[in-house]
Amino acid sequence: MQILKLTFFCLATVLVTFLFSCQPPEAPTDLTQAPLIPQPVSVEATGTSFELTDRTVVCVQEGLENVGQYLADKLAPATGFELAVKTVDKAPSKRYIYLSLSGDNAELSNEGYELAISKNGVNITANQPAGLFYAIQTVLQLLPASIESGEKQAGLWKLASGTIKDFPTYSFRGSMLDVSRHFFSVGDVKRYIDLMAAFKMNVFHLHLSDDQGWRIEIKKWPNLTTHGGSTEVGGGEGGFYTQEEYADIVKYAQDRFITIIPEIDMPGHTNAALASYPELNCDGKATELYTGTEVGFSSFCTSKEITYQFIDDVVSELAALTPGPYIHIGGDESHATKKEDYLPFVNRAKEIVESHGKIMIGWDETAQAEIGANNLVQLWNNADFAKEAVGKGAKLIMSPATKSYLDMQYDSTSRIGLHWAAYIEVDTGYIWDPATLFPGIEKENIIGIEAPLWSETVTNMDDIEYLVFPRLLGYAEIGWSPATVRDWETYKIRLGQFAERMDAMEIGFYRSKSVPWAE
Ligand code: TNX
Repeated sequence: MQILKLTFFCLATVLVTFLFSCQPPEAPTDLTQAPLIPQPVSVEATGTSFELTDRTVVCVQEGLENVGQYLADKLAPATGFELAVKTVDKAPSKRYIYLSLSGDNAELSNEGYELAISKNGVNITANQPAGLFYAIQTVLQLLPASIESGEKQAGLWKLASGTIKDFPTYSFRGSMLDVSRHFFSVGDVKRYIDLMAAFKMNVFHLHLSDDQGWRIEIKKWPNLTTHGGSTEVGGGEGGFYTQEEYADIVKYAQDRFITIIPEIDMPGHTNAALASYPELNCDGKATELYTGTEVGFSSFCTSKEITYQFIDDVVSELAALTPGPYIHIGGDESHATKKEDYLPFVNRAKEIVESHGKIMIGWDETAQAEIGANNLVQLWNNADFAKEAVGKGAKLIMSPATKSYLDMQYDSTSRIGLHWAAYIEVDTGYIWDPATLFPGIEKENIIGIEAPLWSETVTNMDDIEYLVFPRLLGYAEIGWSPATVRDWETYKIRLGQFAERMDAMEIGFYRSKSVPWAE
C-alpha cells in the first residue's frame, strides 16, 4: 500500500510538472520590467504586447533598407521567419515594425532613438540611422533570449508594449583589443565587433603594433609584417592583417556604426619594427624579435630623420585605409626614450598625423607634449597627466587601469589575466563614474570611456570571452546610461538575467559569484 501511494505520488508529480512545462510561456506585458543593458534613459509601459509572427513586415522609409535588412537578418535564424523588408511612406495599420528618421528631435541627438510598441506594431524613430541601429539592439533584448540562437527555436516572440526614449551619455563608447601580444584572426575580430555592437558600443581600438608583433601590412615597409609579424608572446607564429583584410574589418565595423581607431605605438613598444629595419635603431643594428612580456625597453631613434619618414609612410597608408577621424600613436611607457627626446618626438608625430587629415590620440603621457583642444588623451594610469591634457583643452578617453582594464584578473583565482593595477571583480568594474573618479576631471572634459583588453595572457577567443564578459556589459552601460539610472543593486539583477542570452550568443562568460545568475 505504502509503495502504491508513493508510486501514485510520483506519477502525479511527473504529470503536474509535465502539464506545467507545456503551458505556453507567458507573454511579457510590463515593459518597465524588461532587463535591458545598457539601461535606457526612460521606459513607460502600456500593459499589452506585440507579437512578431511570420506575417510581420519590416517597413522602412526610403534609404533605410540596409538597417531594415539587418533587423530581418537578425530575427531570421531563431524565428525561422523570412520577414519581407518593404519601403513605404508611412506605417501600415498592423503587423509591422516601422523604421523611420524624424530628424527633428534634438533631445535624441545623433545616436538616440524612440521605440513605441503597441499591440499593432512597433514604431522606431531616430534622427540618424545609428539611432535606429541601437533601437534594434533594444528590440532584440526585449525578445526572449533564444532570439540569439543560430537555430530555429519554438518561441512565442512577444514584446511588452510601451515607449522607450533613449540616448547615450557619452559619444565615445569603446573597447580595445591588443592583437600584437597575441594575434587574433579576422573572424575573431568580427565576433568582438558584433558583441560590442549588441551593447551599443561605437568605437573599436586596435592595438596594431608593440614589441612582440607588427600586425598591419605597410606596402612601403614590407618587413614589418613578414619579419615583425612572424611571432608573438610565447613564440607562436603570430600573423598580420593584409590591407584588404583591414579594410574588410573597417567596413564590417562601419556597417555596425563602429569607428575603428588604429594604434601604432611609439616611440617605445617598437621592438617588432626595430627588429625588421636596422636603420630605425640609433646603432643601425636590427634587434632580435621579442616574445616575452616585459615593457619599456625599446625606442625608435628619435634623432634620425629616417624615423620620421618611416612614421609618415606608415600613417599615410593607415590614414588612407581608415575612414574614422583618429590615429592613435600610443606614447606610453617610453622608458627607453629620454624625456627631452620624447616630447619633441610626440610633437612631430602629431604634425604627421594631422598632415594626413587625422586627429592624434595618445596615452596619458602624451599630455606633456604640445597638444591642443583638438587632441584626445587616453587616461590609463596617471590622472595628473590627464589633468594637464584638460588644462590644454584636450578631451579625455577614460580607461583607468584600476577600473576598466579587461586584462585584469577578477580575483586571485582567475585562470588568466594580470593584476598589476587591481583585481577587478564584476562589481568593481561597474561601480565607478568617469565624471567623479578623479577630482578636477569633470564630465565636460570627457568624450567617453574605453575598456582595453591587453593580450599578454590571452591566446584565443575563449580567453577573450572569459575576460571580456560579463564586464563589457558594465562598461557599455557606464558609457551609455545616465549616472542617475545606474546602480549596482539593480544592475546585478539585470545582468543575472542575461545569462541565458549570453549562453544563446555562445559567449563563454565568467560566472562571477557577485551576480545572481538566473538559470
Ligand atoms: C600597460 S596600458 C601597458 C600595456 C600592457 C598593459 C598590461 C598601457 C598604455 N601600457 O603595454 O599590455 O599594461 O595590463
